[in-house]
Amino acid sequence: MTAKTALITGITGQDGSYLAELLLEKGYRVHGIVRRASTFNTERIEHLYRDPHDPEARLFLHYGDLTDGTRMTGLLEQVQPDEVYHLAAQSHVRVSFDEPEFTGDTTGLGTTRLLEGIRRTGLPCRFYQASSSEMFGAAPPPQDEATPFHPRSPYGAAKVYAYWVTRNYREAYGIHAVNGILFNHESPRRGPTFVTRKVAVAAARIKAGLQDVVHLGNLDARRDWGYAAEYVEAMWLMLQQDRPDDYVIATGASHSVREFVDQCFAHVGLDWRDHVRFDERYLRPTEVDHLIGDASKAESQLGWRATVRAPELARLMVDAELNVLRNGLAPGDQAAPTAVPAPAAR
Ligand code: NAP
Ligand code: F7E
Repeated sequence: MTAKTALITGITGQDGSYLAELLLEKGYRVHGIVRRASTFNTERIEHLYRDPHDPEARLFLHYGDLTDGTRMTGLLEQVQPDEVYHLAAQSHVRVSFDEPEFTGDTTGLGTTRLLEGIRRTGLPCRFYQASSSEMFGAAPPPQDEATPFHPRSPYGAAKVYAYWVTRNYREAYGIHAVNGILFNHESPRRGPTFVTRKVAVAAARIKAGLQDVVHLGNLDARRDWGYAAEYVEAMWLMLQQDRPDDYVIATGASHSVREFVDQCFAHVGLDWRDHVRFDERYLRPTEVDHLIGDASKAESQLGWRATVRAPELARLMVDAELNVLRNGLAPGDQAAPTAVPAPAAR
């Protein structure tokens, strides 16, 4: 059987790096789209990269930006993927209040540009849209596939648009397009301005005597936090189904930001109250108060279930940061933290 070819947008991000690893392990040829930047933005996938002249190379990178529809269509034509995983987005909720138009252009319209490229080229590929629990926003928990959306940010609103355009292209043109509605998922590769990573880094650095305090915003918000390495497996499973559908992916448990902070600091023997200071700059004009995902559909139809919960996640993220401080490891080196076996090994 010929190996499948996947195209990943957002391959340099947290999820893109774990997904690339998973697909390479499964024997795929993986093509990734990378934004041109004046600095290197490929740190999370460096451990996967081989010189393209190497006959064994199966990971290929291409420059491209979601705002450039012609380029997206050109890459679809060139790569001829069997599966497209659309993960690229302006993904920071707080930043989306500062840059609402850019967020709509990338996080919202970026999806349309890719789907329109698939429609115009007539490629028989499958399409994964990275939808988000932020679409539920103010809807009371628990949230599942039937919960009405009530987004609370330009990011959430852009994701609702992208969700519906994905469903529309499925219904209108028969494209095998799915929405994975993923609740928060974290890892040592999480961007450093998201709260879990920010706190894990701070706890490790404070323990090491490199800083004394960390400034945070709303500690009362509750999130359903899972482990990113497990969540990318759900993305793959969704695209292996005969019929395209939409699935919530979550752990089914929620914790407050305060509880997560406490778990991180307690893991290094510190009392968070001695080191956390409030800064209103981290508040959002509208907050999402409480998310708990009901992933029973994914469990019954995909056979997928989260195994890593927030307390274990807090420990493994802090351990990874301590490791970085001790050994100078790069994000890619933390692919399979010793505390948690990689999903493929389970
Ligand atoms: P992330 O770490 O922020 O990665 C985002 C990726 O998108 C990066 O590779 C980034 O490139 C790329 N990107 C941003 N703007 C782009 C543009 N204009 N053109 C091309 N590429 C662009 O996000 P993540 O946590 O991996 O999340 C992956 C996807 O799932 C996102 O769509 C996110 O909104 C969604 N999602 C995430 C979560 C979560 O909890 N992590 C939950 C639900 C949904 P650079 O590396 O150059 O910045
Ligand atoms: O905030 C509170 C903040 O930025 C979590 C993205 O991946 O998940 C992510 O969005 C909570 C919020 O993630 C700070 O107010 C307090 O209530 O880590 P976050 P998010 O907004 O939930 C969803 C599912 C996505 O789809 C998004 O792409 O923590 N919080 N103090 C803080 N948050 C941050 N970032 N920084 C603080 O200092």
